[in-house]
Amino acid sequence: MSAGVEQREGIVIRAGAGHCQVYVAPEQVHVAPETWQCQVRGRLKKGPKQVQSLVVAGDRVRFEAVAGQGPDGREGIVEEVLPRRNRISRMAARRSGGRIEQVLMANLDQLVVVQSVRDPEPQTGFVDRLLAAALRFDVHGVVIVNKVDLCGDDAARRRELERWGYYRSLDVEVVPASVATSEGLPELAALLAGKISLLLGASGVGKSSLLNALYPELGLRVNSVTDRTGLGRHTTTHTELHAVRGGGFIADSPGLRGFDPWDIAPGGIRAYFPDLEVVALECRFRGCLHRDEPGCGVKDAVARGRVPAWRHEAYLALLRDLEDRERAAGY
Ligand SMILES: Nc1nc2c(ncn2[C@@H]2O[C@H](COP(=O)(O)OP(=O)(O)O)[C@@H](O)[C@H]2O)c(=O)[nH]1
Ligand SMILES: [Mg+2]
Ligand SMILES: [Zn+2]
Repeated sequence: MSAGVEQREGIVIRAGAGHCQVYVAPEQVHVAPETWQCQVRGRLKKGPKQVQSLVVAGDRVRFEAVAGQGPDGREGIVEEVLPRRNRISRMAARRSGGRIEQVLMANLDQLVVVQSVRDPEPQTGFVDRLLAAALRFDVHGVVIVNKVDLCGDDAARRRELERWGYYRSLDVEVVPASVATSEGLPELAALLAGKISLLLGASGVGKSSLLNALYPELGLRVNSVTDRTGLGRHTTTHTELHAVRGGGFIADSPGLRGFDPWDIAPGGIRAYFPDLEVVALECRFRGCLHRDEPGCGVKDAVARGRVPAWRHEAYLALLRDLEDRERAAGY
């Protein structure tokens, strides 16, 4: 740092390879916040971190202003990425080879997992593995069950909500919602107020629609059904943070297909399924993976209806995927 150059601090709202957009909160009310376009200082790229996770949405950074070319001249160079309080990370795409961490976002207050009751149909185990990752990274989890207007009759709705309500036993808030009827929107607004949240979920579950309903000024692009099935769809490709009324930040994310949590060994998944851990006290073997082992307390609990079979299946699917990853990485 050269003497006399003023350093500013802000929060990264959008990041690409080697550059980012930084939001600087005003020091006084009635003053508009500023957005700065920043390059990342070359020497920061030499560290052990992969370039794609060097600076991510949610990071707090220090930067220096440089003489800008842009219309408002707000350009800078990031000198320092401040230590992350937490993060949500997964393993990068398999084709990238080896094991590479992909940080989706840093410094969050909560991970909001969005699922729809149908259209698209819930993917077995998807919410479960995201909640396992939230536990792993010390991030509070929330589940939104969207499109409850599509449930059908009251009996179907009750069944549906009872299934999703299971997550409440894991200290996770579950909010049934519908953009079509506005159900659950006040609860969601209250959960998001003043917090830094990341919305994750498959494409088409209604993430952008929910945010638009709460904060119309965001004007997020909503996928039409044809967009989703056709080629050439235009969806967000990066996690992008939006500063919203009430002081919080919300990140809408591109639709997630798969999610293999970063830094959980297959044998360690158990710890992030706390409901299975409780009944695992009955397992005959200490290191039981609740698969084919005799005397397994988890399988027993499933057979007696104490734990839903889908939770066990979600655990097994994650175990399988993480073992495949290890094998592919040559461990
Ligand atoms: N019936 C119904 N449709 C919804 C609801 N929320 C979103 N949609 C529709 O679902 C589609 C995908 O929504 P979008 O917000 O783009 O999903 P995203 O990919 O998760 O951001 C759009 O056609 C929305 O109009 C809802 O609560 N009920
Ligand atoms: Mg969207
Ligand atoms: Zn077991």
